[in-house]
Amino acid sequence: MLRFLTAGESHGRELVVIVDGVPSGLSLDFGALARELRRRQGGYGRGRRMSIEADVAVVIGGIRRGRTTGAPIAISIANRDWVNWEFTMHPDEEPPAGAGGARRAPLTRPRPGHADLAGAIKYGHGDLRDVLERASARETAARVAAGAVARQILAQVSIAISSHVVAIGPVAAVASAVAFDRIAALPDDSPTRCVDDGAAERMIAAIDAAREAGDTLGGAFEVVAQGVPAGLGSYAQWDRRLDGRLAQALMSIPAIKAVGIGIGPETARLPGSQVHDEIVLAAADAHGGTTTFPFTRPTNNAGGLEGGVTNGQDLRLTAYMKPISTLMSPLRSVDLATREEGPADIERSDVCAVPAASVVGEAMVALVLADALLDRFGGDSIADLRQRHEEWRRQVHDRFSAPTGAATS
Ligand code: EPS
Repeated sequence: MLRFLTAGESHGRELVVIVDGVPSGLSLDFGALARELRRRQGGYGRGRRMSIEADVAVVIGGIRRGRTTGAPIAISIANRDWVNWEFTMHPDEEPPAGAGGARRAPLTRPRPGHADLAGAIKYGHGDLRDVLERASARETAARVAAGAVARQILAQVSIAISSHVVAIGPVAAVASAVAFDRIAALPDDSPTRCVDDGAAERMIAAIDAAREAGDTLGGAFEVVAQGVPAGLGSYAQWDRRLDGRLAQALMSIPAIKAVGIGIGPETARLPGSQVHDEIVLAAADAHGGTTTFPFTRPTNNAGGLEGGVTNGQDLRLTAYMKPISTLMSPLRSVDLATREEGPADIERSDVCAVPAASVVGEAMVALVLADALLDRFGGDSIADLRQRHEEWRRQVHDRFSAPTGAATS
């Protein structure tokens, strides 16, 4: 079982993540881990915080001389901004003399859309900072570090994950069913992570207009995984359905309000004949000795999942993000201390974080898929995993590439 937990506050000393269940013998590519953290920091519409931070992962357990040992992997990511928040955020009741940063007054006017009010009621906080510091999307840096480890497990069996932004506010990309290679070719510093240049330009203009108006924008991104073996997840029990698990993982990213699989909500308005992906034989030379199946699907409306089980097609999941809830022209709120109506608090924030969220989406999909992969193939070491996966590929190939009529059992 692959699982992870994070800790840490947005302006605390550091973020921490523990990833448990990583098989031994994985040569961890630290450069790839750093690259994922950098990708998450990008995107047009981020706030000033991203020019302060340069997220660096420090491994503090579970890896020795470049290889995983099978022990839990612990990673920390320092908040460089901590020096400016030490007084406000210090764990000690009395911060040490010389603790840095402004003497900040308690926050008492919850931002509509943020966890502020619900969190203050739930945990009994008077200063909303006790809520927002942990509810902050800054925590997703730790998830991306964990996801980078998961991606490297997946890469051992040739599973790759990428993502692209399909909408920002009212601007939608025209292209649909974009091929994996086109998505994966997006440069890491793409400002919008949109493959459609015309739409990308309009997205940037929309973000500029929102910033100008003191407003914010949401949008949607699609995560695509290639090389996923058929048979991950199960229809046999509700909590083993992989579609549900992936949707939960994406929903857990701050500000995500909906998740679609394949063509998602479109399936509700189309007849079955236009939704379901026909099953046809693949061209003989397309499966040779390497491709698992002799059959394929001309369309992938199901997004690679049928019955909560992967079907061998690319996994395609779209997540829909609401606009960031900190508005520079704030909405109405109520002061929890005085009960006076007035504008919500303002915190430094982003205007739009959809491109960054799409990188977080990749990490969450990687973590769930790596867990499902280990559940299916098991193995305490990467060598075990690879061997079992290879054996399975051979079995499936032998079974389905038999002459007509033989594939009956
Ligand atoms: C951040 C995400 C956003 C940023 C945050 C860094 O978090 P939130 O959900 O709290 O708006 O605003 O930066 C700050 C809190 C700040 O001080 O600017 C991230 O993804 O790293």
